[in-house]
Amino acid sequence: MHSRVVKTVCPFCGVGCGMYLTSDGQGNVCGVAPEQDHPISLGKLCEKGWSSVYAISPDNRIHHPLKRKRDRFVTISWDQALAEISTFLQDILEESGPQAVGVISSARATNEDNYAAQKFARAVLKTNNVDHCARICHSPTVAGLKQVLGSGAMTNSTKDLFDTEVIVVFGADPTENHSVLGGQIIEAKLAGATLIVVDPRVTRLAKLADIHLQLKPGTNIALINALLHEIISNDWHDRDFIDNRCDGFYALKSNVEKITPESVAEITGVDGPLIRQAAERYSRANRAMILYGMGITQFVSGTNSVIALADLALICGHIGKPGTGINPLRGQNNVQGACDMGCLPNVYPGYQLADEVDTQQWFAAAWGDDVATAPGLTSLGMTKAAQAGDFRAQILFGEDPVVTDPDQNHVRAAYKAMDLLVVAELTMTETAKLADYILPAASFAEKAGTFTNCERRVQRINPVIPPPGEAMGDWQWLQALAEAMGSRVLNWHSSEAVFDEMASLTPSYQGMNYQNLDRNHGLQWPCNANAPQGTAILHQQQFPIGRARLTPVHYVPIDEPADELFPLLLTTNRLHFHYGCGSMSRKSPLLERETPPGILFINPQDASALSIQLYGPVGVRSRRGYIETRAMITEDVQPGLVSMPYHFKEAPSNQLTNTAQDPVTKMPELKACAVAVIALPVDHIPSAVWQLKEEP
Ligand SMILES: Nc1nc2c(c(=O)[nH]1)N[C@H]1C(S)=C(S)[C@@H](COP(=O)(O)OP(=O)(O)OC[C@H]3O[C@@H](n4cnc5c(=O)[nH]c(N)nc54)[C@H](O)[C@@H]3O)O[C@H]1N2
Ligand SMILES: Nc1nc2c(c(=O)[nH]1)N[C@H]1C(S)=C(S)[C@@H](COP(=O)(O)OP(=O)(O)OC[C@H]3O[C@@H](n4cnc5c(=O)[nH]c(N)nc54)[C@H](O)[C@@H]3O)O[C@H]1N2
Ligand code: SF4
Ligand SMILES: [Mo]
Repeated sequence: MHSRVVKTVCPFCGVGCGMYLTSDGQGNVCGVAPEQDHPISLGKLCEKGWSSVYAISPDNRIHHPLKRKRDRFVTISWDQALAEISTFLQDILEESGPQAVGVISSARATNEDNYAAQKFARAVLKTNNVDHCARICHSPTVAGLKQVLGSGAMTNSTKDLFDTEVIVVFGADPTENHSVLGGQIIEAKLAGATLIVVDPRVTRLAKLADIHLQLKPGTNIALINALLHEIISNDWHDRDFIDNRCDGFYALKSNVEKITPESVAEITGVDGPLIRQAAERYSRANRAMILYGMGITQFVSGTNSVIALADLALICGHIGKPGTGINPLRGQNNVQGACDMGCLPNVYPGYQLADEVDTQQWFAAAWGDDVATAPGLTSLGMTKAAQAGDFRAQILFGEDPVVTDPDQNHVRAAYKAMDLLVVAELTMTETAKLADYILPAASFAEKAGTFTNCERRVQRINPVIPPPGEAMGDWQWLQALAEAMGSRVLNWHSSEAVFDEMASLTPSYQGMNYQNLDRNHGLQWPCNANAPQGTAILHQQQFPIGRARLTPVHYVPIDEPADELFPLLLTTNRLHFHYGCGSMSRKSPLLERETPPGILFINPQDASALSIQLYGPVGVRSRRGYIETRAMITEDVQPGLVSMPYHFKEAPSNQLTNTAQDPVTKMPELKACAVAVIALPVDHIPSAVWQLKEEP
């Protein structure tokens, strides 16, 4: 093997920064460098991108298929693993039918892997039980924007940040989580753009903002309705745009008639005059863009909050033009792609509806086999059904729900209740520890394929080293498993062949192939005969549903407010140096030294009332669980609110979180639940949950 340099894309967040990886010629990546002329990252990477070498190092990887033997795992061959899993699956299918099995795919894996996963579910297992982490991330975006605009994706491009007058960051923390874009927002602000931040915490951008609306968690709709009221009552809305392009204005107007900024001051905790200022700055700008994140979606009111934000952009005419738009900051490197590929129970690739007979027939004909017809379960639907004994087998790759799904005790019990759990992973995660079989998966640096970033840009990734041991790309082992089950519907010889099949069946990807993706730094969908160069800005002339549907929505309080027993509200957030379940970022000693494993952010007032000291050990209890960690005392959270990251298996905030769900998308309320916090003796070492609990 020779040392070589390969151009690829960062495997962490949805920004999709361009990078070069260098291999040492002995199966290791030994260098990372930013791509200087990349259209989004412009020659930059954040610390996570720079640390991707550790995340995939062969030292930390699963090299061979593993099978559970009581309380340990033994190495077996691929042939044995595939034969046993396939027999197991066939027995369960025969006894309990296709509703009892399902697939969880990965927003960290490629489009090719995700396309294969939903095809495997629908045409091999004959089930629509296929889902992935978008369920607990931007599923309200997919549903809410689809309803109002007809398409659930970022409307504009990241380069528009340099071409706008006002940037509204609503429930997102981009300097931590989309760091390269966070830096660009700071640059735009320094170059004269107005920055408005809406967040209950004082984020880094909130500190720099012209206006910070520090609302109480879960009160987005009350606040947005007051903004709508203020704009409409001052006649700051864009009448021409509304007349030409939107329906439903009068219903929206009458819905907010009485919702003055003062009338929501109590609910939101934000002073009326500040709401007025924000309404004026946003609506009266020529170009203003909204970026939003989990502070909008992760609530029981998630879908309606997305709808309210879309209403706000529409009545101001801030859509369909450069420097405007409603822009969900999609989180995972390929979560936009996993949704586009149809790894959702209700849609096929390109959001073609799974319950429509036409769609079913079209895919059945293209794939040459019958497909599932019954409605599918969501990810949390599968775990719930498992506990009820109705769901028996799951094939899961590239997710760690035991750490990342809400109510950890419930999730763990559900996975233990399944008869068969197969996990394909890079590394031993908490969920993999519960598996019956673990399959070694190839990482982004070991396979070819594509990722679709937050601005709908489909970019190629390229292998720089071979997979460690016997690891395989996800579409490859899915194909091998289908073959072991006697199905030939997954039948490709290369990633390119998977892509070409997918593009032929996915209208928004139809004009793409590996060659034109390479030539253009990727292409933004829709890319087809009408838009061969792709589309930087959606909805310029019309919406996919013709006219936009302005939709009035009402404020609904959070499911579990603080009370006497659980007097503080817990919200969860992310830290710049760690990612998701931590299974990749925590392999880096450089990232690991930056933060202690687990931390509770608490206001000085609450800390003093509870006799909690800086870095002192604390116990945190909710109605669902108990964890111990250390306290960080900071004015960044207001009195009454505490905050925790969810990256640390030693102090998993998802022990505590609430599973109450958004009725439309089943998004759980990850951003608010009631907790009680106590100070522990200063010499007490916070005990890790995974050490306390018995492991199988
Ligand atoms: N470093 C790092 N980067 C990541 C990730 C990671 O794990 N680590 N994960 C990636 C993924 S999967 C995703 S989805 C993105 C998520 O990126 P973000 O959406 O930025 O995620 P969060 O930090 O969870 O939440 C954003 C903000 O919402 C605020 N918030 C809480 N409640 C409310 C509310 O009621 N209203 C408003 N307006 N705001 C509220 C929080 O205080 C927080 O600052 O990040 C991606 N990037
Ligand atoms: N409390 C709380 N909980 C949350 C959130 C929150 O804000 N608060 N946010 C939620 C959100 S937005 C999200 S997206 C989820 C994320 O939750 P997860 O998707 O569970 O988190 P990740 O850490 O991204 O897990 C991805 C796994 O994929 C593996 N992997 C990476 N690449 C590949 C590949 O190519 N193939 C295979 N087979 N495996 C691969 C990695 O090793 C890693 O273990 O967490 C959610 N949980
Ligand atoms: S901003 Fe996101 S894509 Fe870019 S280097 Fe950081 S983690 Fe990777
Ligand atoms: Mo996410």
